[in-house]
Amino acid sequence: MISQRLSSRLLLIGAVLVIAGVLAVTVSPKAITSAQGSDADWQTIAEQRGLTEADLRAAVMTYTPSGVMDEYVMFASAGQGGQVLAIGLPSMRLLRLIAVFAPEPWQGYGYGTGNEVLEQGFIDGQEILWGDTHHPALSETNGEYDGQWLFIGDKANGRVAVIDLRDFETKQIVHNPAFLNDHGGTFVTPNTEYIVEGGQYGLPLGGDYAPIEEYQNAYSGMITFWKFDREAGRIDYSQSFAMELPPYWQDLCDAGKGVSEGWVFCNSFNAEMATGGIEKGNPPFEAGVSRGAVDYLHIINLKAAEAVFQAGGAVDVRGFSVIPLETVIENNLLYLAPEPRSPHGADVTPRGDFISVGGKLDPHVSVYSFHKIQDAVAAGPTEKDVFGVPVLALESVLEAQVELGLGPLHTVYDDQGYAYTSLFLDSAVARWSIGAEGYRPQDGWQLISKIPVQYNVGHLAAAEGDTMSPDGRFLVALNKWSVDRFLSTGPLLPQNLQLIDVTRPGDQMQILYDMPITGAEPHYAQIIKADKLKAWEVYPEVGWNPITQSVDPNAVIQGTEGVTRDGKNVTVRMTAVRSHMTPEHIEIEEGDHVTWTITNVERARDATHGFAIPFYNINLSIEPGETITFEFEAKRPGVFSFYCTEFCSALHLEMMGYMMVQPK
Ligand code: CUK
Ligand code: CUA
Repeated sequence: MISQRLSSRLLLIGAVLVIAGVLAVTVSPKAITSAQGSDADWQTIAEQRGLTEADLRAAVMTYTPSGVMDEYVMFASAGQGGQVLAIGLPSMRLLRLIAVFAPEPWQGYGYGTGNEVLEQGFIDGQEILWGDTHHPALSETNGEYDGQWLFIGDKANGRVAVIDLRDFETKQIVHNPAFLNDHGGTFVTPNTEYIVEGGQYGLPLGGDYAPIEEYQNAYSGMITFWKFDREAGRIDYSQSFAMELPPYWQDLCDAGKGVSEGWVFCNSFNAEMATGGIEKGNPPFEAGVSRGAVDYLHIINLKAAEAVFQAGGAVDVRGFSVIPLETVIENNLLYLAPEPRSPHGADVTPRGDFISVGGKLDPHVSVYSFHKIQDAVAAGPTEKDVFGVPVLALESVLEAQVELGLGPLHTVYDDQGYAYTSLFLDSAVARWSIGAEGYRPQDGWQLISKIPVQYNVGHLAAAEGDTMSPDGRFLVALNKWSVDRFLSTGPLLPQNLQLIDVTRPGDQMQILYDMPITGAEPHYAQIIKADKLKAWEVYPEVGWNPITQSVDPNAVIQGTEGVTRDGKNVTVRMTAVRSHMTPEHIEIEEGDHVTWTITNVERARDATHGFAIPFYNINLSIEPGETITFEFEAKRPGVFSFYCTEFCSALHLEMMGYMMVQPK
């Protein structure tokens, strides 16, 4: 009962800190004057610009001369923009935007290419043309990033996308029809057998209707295990399954590795099963959800769940295989362990032996030992939650609690035995030592140092950070607010990604670079060694279809271009090469159904042609070797000048033609 009072006080303190934090960061902008005098040497310029020694160190740590490649590529989510960003490190140069859940004109995605991929993501026939991307996951082999695939979830609609890193394009979108949101995804198992997609807000199964008053009995939580078929480069829907969970709000998940391979861990934050409704006199969500003293770490035996699924233990929910909660409990697929109230993040250490959970409203990070979890499971848990799920006693599974500061969220790891936790309310990153064998037993479990970041940091990303052998060296703080860091762009400001040098031990972390992200909020990112990526320079053969990753039987060969008619169906077969499209005159009639294929027959690197038809909403990017087919109804008569949208050559402006639609 003491904890009840303490809880409300902590909440109050939390609220005050949130407000204070916001006020404290309003500092007047400072500008650096540019260097005077064209013949000044670098020391003089540095002096004139007022750069300190630390500034110069940061500059030489990050400056990457023209033509020199970055060492790492960071794949960052772009939040509610529904995209992924590829960013080079340490230069923090933006390399590529990857369209995933939302149409994107530069890539032609949704404007003639990629339409079928976007359509896979429609739910019950409803067009959904955006997504809220949170956690990208690189494919792994033996617990190391292998540079082949990237996965990302859409929190809003509960979908997962597959991106092929040979061409950095989205190939597939899947949706578990048993649930309508997600959050704890995507994360992969150490050999990418499964892509894990944890749910978030409790819902009736199948997204059906049930009164909120029946929350405890009629609502569920969910975790989906998408089976990845590497050969096909696709998620295998029929071999994928989900597990029904109690309607606690499962939050962040991570896959076990090393000693914990075959297990999955998710923190959660509504063990209270609060249902909100402040307008009906109920506690509002943010109070109701934080009322109790503890939430639950979910410890899931994926190997055993897979066996239950394969033995027919799942039921069909809207065409998807779901293991019901009773079966989950009967087969001991799920254990719970108490977590300090309203935690955030569940991050498995490189060897898979510990799981760090951030306190959010508690200044500690709590570290759970997988060995202790195994012992507690073997000993047989004595407690159960209201659904009958076994609860492991906190003392029996907790290895350490390290006090870090205010608002600990997410933790990443380096190669020196340090862990780094983002402190949302402190706007800082805490470095702490993992006091266990194989990490830093000499230091014990303790806070080493903190570095301020600007501002309100969410996730951190570490170089090769989610592998079994992180690189250390660089850390990126993905901050929610930038406030005074950049020139003002009006009331909507960019987020700020800050590159942090973690090469030096102890308290010598340094901010090296601020990168404004325009687009949307990058929740999480993964950083891979650039030499692991083996992206194609051009498509392997002329006539390539990037969806099937093979030569399209419909590809247009030079010399065979033309327009043919079969009743109202018109087929256009076209090639594109610097600096013309063949044919140049397309004569059709109002009411025709047009199927149009274009092959870019170029073999030169970067010789991409665009293709746009006014009015008809067609806008393509046809990369060297690529074949694209699109269709439309010629409903408006007139003359339409189609043209190449990429300035591909000196005669690019001439790379055009006329589509003439005769009225009926
Ligand atoms: S969440 Cu955004 S800061 Cu979706 Cu991983 Cu924690
Ligand atoms: Cu092709 Cu411009």
